[in-house]
Amino acid sequence: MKTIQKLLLGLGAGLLLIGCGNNSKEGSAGAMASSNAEKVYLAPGEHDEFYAFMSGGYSGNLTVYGLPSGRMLKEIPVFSQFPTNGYGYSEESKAMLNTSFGFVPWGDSHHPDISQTNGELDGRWIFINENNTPRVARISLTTFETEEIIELPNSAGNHASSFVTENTEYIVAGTRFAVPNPQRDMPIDEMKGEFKGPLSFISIDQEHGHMNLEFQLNMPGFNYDLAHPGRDKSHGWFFFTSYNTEEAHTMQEVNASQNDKDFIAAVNWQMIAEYIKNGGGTKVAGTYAHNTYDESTMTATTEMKQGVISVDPREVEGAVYYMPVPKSPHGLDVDPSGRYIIGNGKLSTQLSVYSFEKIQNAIQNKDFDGDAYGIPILSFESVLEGVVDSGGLGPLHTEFDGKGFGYTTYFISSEVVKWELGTWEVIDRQPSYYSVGHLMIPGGNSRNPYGKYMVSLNKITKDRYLPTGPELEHSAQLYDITGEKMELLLDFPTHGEPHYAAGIPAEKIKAQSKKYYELEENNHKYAVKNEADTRLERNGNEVHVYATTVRSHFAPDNIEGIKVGDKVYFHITNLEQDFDVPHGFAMIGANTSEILVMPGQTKTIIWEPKREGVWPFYCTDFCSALHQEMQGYVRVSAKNSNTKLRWSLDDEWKD
Ligand code: RUQ
Ligand code: CUA
Repeated sequence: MKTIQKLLLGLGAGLLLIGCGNNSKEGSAGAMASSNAEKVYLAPGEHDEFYAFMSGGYSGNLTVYGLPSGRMLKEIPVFSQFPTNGYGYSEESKAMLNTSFGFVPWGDSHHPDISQTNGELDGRWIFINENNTPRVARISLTTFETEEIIELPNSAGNHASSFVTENTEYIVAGTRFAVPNPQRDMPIDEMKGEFKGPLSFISIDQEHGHMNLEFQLNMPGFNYDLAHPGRDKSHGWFFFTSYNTEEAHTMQEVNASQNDKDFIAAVNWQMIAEYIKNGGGTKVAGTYAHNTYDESTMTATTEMKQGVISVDPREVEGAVYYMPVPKSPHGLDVDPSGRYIIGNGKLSTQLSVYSFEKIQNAIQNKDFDGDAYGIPILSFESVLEGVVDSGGLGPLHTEFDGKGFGYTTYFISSEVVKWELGTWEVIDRQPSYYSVGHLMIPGGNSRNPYGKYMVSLNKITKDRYLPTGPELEHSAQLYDITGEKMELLLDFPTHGEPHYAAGIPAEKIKAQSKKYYELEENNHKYAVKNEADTRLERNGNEVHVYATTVRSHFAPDNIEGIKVGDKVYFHITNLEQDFDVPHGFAMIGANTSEILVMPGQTKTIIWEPKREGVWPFYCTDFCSALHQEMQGYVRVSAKNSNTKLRWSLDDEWKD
């Protein structure tokens, strides 16, 4: 093909993609660019103003960035094995990935949400949901480690999750794919009326954050997509979008778009919680794993639980309603005052704004438009407060700046639109590169947003960075939103597919961030707290190595008497008591990852030697000038040999 033809084709594709036709180079030159550069520039050694926790999507993890710099600070393993530190590989952490389907080493994480007190971010924990094998995780914002994962039985595709109520009383989970409940073998084309859409309510213990699956609301079999809690005046309610109210089971791209309107479910969870407290609901079958990591023993355990309280929404009169929403809604957001609920129809150009007050009046006046499976449908006209008509295409998600404005992403026209609460007037629109999904303003879904920056989380990257073959990281963009117009400041790549993010002022968690684990508080079963206690114990073909690390050696560093066919457990305790001095441990031929052991911590990996010989192990983290010397040997003898089990450090052999 002639070069000119190629060029034209490329240009055409580019314009199509950008939609609103803006040139991606605009704003990258001249005086404006240099003042923008100042706004994101952090001198070496300076800290960012905000933490941003970006969902890792199909990486299964959660990644921590700094704003405004876009510096990547950490990847926190949640639903996926992570060889970087041994999460999901070490003996202690494997249980975190147990489910009722067995060990699942991967997840699809979606929506992180930070715990709140009185509707404000409190920096205690961050929660995130897993879509594929429905689960919700809680991560400590002191250690930045995953502490708990709870599975959701009777669900499939947990998407409307993990949003927290304003005092972190509950987080919710929903089923994106309607399924038989209880699961059973039945013809797919008989789904209509037979499949269900259970919504899960997980209560949170305020002291430790422990999650408890309190009840499931057994809703009709629509696809529940996203959710947000009411706040302030609407506290006590939860709102969920649903699509495929057609209950189509095939070619959903066509068949699930037949109805002009789908539904938002409005759920008075306080009423249902009260009902449960008084003995309401029915215990139904449901097996689910509840995994907890104990910081003191540094070990995760799985409790396989049976049965869950199920509530038929028709049983609790006045607790559950549907509100019609045009054109296959996706995102659903509640403004900081709790007065307005915004529903975004993916196939619409308009946003539907509902008033909480009008919802209450409609309920009072029984302003219903029939019902769906016995759930009253509030009449659209009676609950609609206004419409945001920006002309943008494919609205997905809205966040708020706390100054009276909403910001909505439009996937198809690839832009973010700023509009005013109350007048519903469009104030500004800026292109995103390209095809923005979610967006995030720190605290943007709380009573108190920090409306300085907005991050758009874009689905398509294309030409924004140096090409890296067919697979590219996703692309985030940072905007200054302090003025009337949004100003694009920075592009930075993000790992996996960040479906959502949660931002918080650094001041709220920086000081509490743990520096190391106290050796004294280490209650790990195989911990050794000084070199004198390091040892080996043989129990049949299992050998336990109680080892320590300190700059720059292992104790013991020579081991003999291991035999082919043994199962060797290396329990490594890092004796350091200082910030940022991990030691790693890797053993040749181990069928697992390394482990990275933080100061004061103990971790275990298994090695099953396959061949006779003298085999090295070493520290994987460059911990000191003599890091390369931080190594040891294991002598492996034949299965039937009588080589004595002994170990040494500095040639002092013990047995
Ligand atoms: S949500 S954009 Cu809209 Cu899970 Cu991904
Ligand atoms: Cu310890 Cu390198």
